[in-house]
Amino acid sequence: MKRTLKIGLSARLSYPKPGARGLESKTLQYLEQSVAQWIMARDVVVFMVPSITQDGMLDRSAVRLRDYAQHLDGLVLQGGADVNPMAYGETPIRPEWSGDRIRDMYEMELLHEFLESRKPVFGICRGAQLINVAMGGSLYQDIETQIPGPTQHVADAYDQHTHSIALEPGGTLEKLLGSESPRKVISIHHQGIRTLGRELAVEARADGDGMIEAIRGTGRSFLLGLQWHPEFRRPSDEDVLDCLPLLEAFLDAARSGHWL
Ligand SMILES: [Mn+2]
Repeated sequence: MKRTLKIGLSARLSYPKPGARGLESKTLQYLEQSVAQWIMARDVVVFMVPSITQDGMLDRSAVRLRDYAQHLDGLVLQGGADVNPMAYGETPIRPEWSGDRIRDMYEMELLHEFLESRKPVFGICRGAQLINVAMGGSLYQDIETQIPGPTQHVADAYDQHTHSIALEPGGTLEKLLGSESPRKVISIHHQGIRTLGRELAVEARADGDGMIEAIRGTGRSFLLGLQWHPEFRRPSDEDVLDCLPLLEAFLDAARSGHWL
């Protein structure tokens, strides 16, 4: 019988709201349920990995994020806040584009530990951007003002906003998804990959403006980042790309320790 895989999911962070009482006066670490449900479409158990803070009320034990990488079989970096431009050597053009530096540091460490342990990593939206920045790449702080183009990556429709992509001919995604599958994806992001990080290859680009929409690590362990949200696809969305084959490839890599 196949071993049940244990997949770690990075936390989203929400900070105390000024003047709030109760739960909103606290720092929250949480997940958005559709991403957990998407991973659980296969036989895995999902664990959210809380960040380890220095300023918690309890004394820290000796447990580090490295221990999570040892105990878990793979990591999914979920979407959310912007990456702070300081992470790629820029200052925020506008204060509201400062992102979440605390989450950046937490997820960078988590990513580093999983890569060191040669465990597979799957990044979604912000997760793809974080992988790129961790590997030395940069982002557009705001696509709409920095490279206004024909493709909409931001829209009020949020989890129903789609645009088309083109998979790199002969690339890994094309191999896994086939060249005939639908090309619409649910892609909603105001930052985007500008320069590609080290040891990364482009796997997909947006139709229209050519924005990088998927990246893959060229090293030996599984490292994949999608600028879109595979977990927002509903079963009735037949014209939207079904990325379950990518989840299966990720889980296969987690199971076998090998990747392609
Ligand atoms: Mn997009």
